[in-house]
Amino acid sequence: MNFFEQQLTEKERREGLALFRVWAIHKEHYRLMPLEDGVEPLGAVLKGAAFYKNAGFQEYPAVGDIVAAWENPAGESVIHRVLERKSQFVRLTAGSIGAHSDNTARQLVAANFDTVFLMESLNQDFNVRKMERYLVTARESGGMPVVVLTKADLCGNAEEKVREMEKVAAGVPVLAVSAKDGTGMERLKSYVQPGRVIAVTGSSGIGKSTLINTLAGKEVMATSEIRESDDRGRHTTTHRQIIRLENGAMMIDTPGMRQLGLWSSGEGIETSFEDILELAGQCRFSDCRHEKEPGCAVQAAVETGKLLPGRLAGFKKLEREAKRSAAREALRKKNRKK
Ligand SMILES: Nc1nc2c(ncn2[C@@H]2O[C@H](COP(=O)(O)OP(=O)(O)OP(=O)(O)O)[C@@H](O)[C@H]2O)c(=O)[nH]1
Ligand SMILES: [Mg+2]
Ligand SMILES: [Zn+2]
Repeated sequence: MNFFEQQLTEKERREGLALFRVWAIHKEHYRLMPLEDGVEPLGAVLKGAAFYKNAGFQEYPAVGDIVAAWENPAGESVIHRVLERKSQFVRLTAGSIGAHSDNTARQLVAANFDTVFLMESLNQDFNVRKMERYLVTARESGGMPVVVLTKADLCGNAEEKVREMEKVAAGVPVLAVSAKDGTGMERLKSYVQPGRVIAVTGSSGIGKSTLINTLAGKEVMATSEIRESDDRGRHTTTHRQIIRLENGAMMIDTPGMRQLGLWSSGEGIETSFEDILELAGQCRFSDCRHEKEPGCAVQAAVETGKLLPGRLAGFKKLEREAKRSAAREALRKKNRKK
């Protein structure tokens, strides 16, 4: 029995529950694919008594979640329970997203993926600071991050940008690809193996859906031109869903995120900024804030050019955000136990 099968209890089996993968979500309607030999997804809703009101806290399912559900041959099937996840990409959202007060700030972008593509385009909006933020989140996700830089055909110095990104990616593979001229697609395909689940994340208009269409060899997702005026996407993909490729790999397409609010335990910061933390270990004061303290090894590295000031500023910002979100997470866990 695999990780998920062993989570289904005897009682649940007797009640006729089976395992399904959440294939797509449209508001409160779900599409579920049978975990075994699924061909067509079926429509489902949440079991009210298990998810709403005083039923005890259960987080709503995300795309990719494995759920225990009862298949209704005559109508909508019913989701009883979300199984423990293998991986999850979590972000902090500005607005409220659910009925649960302690669920308001936390949003699950995707679950149970093996690999997560962190995508950015190589044209104007290329930004290593933004990628650092995705990397922190991805390193804590439980999946394997791969940085995918799109639209290589529009960029005269893609190799240089790859090098620049590799510096902040610290060991995470960085690929430059183009859906237009095929650059890098062979290497990218090595991550898209049968049975694997790959989540695709990044801002609107960078070519997430286009990449999935290219891998699928046909137009399975709608795509659209970015605005001429500011190079931004138009939020063409509006909900999260899985697309199964011919080889059996599953791609989770997601709508572009305007901002990736950090939801972090701090662990991802440690792995993403080892360079700075190593320097910090050499500061004279153990509580050094790396500002104007005497004997600060971090500031010394900035002065000699060994550490870029932008990277230090990005680190400080993410560290502050991680502290705030860790406090939120502690509160969430506490409320959940009640
Ligand atoms: N030149 C070039 N254009 C690309 C490439 N990939 C995508 N595009 C174009 O970029 C635009 C946006 O692509 P989409 O795939 O819709 O972007 P998305 O990331 O799915 O955007 P959202 O669904 O809004 O999050 C389209 O006009 C694509 O044709 C590429 O490799 N090269
Ligand atoms: Mg899209
Ligand atoms: Zn210091």
